[in-house]
Amino acid sequence: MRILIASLLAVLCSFAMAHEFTAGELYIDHPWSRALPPNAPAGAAYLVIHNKGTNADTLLSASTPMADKAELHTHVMFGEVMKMQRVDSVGVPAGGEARFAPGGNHVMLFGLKQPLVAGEFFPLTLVFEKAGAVEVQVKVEQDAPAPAAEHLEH
Ligand SMILES: [Cu+2]
Repeated sequence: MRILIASLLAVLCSFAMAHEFTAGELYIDHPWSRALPPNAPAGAAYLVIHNKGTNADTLLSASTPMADKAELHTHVMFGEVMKMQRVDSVGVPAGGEARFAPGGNHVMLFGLKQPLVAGEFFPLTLVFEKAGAVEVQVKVEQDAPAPAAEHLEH
């Protein structure tokens, strides 16, 4: 039932200005992805998860019909080189936030099934340990920084 309600909210919100989604005490702000050339093999989604509750939650996984596979990634330093690394989960502290942004955490999308075209939306389901599953709509944006080179090398 929780999944159904979250999905309905997502549909309603995708037509609203705010572009924010809720799952219990979690508020998911402005999910977005960069527009990419049609042959790009992989992309990434970014968003900010605010936790307005008094209990920490954890993002466990993500999935989307837009890609063969979605993984939670972060960037870490290997010596002097910044590299992406898969993580099993991302914590969302009570009263805090988990930020997914270029150069840091991101939801990696492998095997894109459709081009990421600016102005379009695609669904992304986030699964939290406590809040359960919530589907958000990711907005594809053109006016973002150029894609990081490492994203094109997958
Ligand atoms: Cu990545």
